[in-house]
Amino acid sequence: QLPEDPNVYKMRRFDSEQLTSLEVAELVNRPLIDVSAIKERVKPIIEAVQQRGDKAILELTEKFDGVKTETVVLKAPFDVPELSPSVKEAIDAAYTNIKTFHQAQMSNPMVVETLPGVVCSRFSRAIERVGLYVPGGSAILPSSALMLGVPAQVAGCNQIVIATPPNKQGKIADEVLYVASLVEASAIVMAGGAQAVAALAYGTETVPKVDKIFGPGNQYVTAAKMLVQSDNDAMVAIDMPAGPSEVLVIADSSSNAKFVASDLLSQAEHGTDSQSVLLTVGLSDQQIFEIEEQVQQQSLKLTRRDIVRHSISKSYILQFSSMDRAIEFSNRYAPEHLILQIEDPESVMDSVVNAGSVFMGHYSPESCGDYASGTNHTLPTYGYSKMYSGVNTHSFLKFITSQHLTKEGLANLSSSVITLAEVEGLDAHKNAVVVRLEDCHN
Ligand code: HSO
Ligand code: ZN
Repeated sequence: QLPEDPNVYKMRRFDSEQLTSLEVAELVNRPLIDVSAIKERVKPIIEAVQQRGDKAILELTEKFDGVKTETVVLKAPFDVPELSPSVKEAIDAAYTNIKTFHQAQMSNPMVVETLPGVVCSRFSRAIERVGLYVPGGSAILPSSALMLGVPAQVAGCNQIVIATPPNKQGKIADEVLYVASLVEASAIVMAGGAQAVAALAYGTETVPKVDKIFGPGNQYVTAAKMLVQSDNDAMVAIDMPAGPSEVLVIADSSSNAKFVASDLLSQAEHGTDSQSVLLTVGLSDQQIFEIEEQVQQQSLKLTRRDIVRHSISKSYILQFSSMDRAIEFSNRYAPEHLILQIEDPESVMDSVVNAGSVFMGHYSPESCGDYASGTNHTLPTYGYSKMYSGVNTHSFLKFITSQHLTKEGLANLSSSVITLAEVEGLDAHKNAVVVRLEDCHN
């Protein structure tokens, strides 16, 4: 599929009106991931950490990350080296915006009197111990530490544990250390992959066990999260299933070819399995050609062009003549990121049903949401935006309900409860009401 000429960066192109429904369905489908094979490879890693704790982590870090370290955990306060002023300012600005947006998501306790004397409430409590997986690999990602750490801090989690693989020098990136101190993390686990997930799920001699694990990662990390989530011994929740990152751009004739191409490429540079989809609405061949030209020209200048060449060749342009049809396709695809480079994005928002996060208009590139505008970049991929939300402040909270009935309230509710208890044949349930009513009458 990859063009032979290494300097060719080309997306496939289709006209929706020429495709059969089967062909359209194929475009909606993501590349298949053989989860069970990956789970089999991950299981022994998880078992090793469960059985041999820190020692296993050190061995696995040497094996998979190629670095020998002596300690597994750094404890707060961290030794944060001085960052260059511009980097520090950028992180501080992003931190402030993300914090503002996530603080606004905190909801007030809710108190409702459903019947006179029957008061029902709902209030939130932070999940006490959370583990945040910050991927290493081909790029350092302090932004992921921010996107997970800030809502955890805002929600009020007691113990924030970050896990991230050490670099070749056996160190944690300065920027990640800085973010860890900003969000008041209590520990950093210097490990990546399935071993890091296992450490967070079960705890080791030095790694504190957590109640919920968050964060993106490769297939091994995802498989490990799924495995520990279904293990009663771990008693741990996860944020969401994760797949390769993706963007779907909708462009109409008001769009700018340069802008469109730049967004497709910022997704494509994430990894060879990233997917960029472009839906054009009412664009002429010439206009589409201009976008293709821009993809080609801009790609050549990218440092990660080798990655881009792979992901772009798997990506596609799909032409539509109506906006409604394009939105319908987008909803079926359920993209992680939806970018509306169209004249009037406001007018289609009501029809957007499935998307992780929406970028509206010509001046809202995904990069802004990836780093600093305030919204979270940990979003459901692989079609999971049909039923999952991206990470948000509520992901770090649980809601407790309560009720307080007065004597009068109990009397008002009694006949419903008694009758339903009779229907279910649960006498003790009925009695719990009856003994109280009798007591009131005496
Ligand atoms: N677009 C990525 C997030 C990211 N981008 C991190 C840059 N750094 C997944 O939503
Ligand atoms: Zn990104």
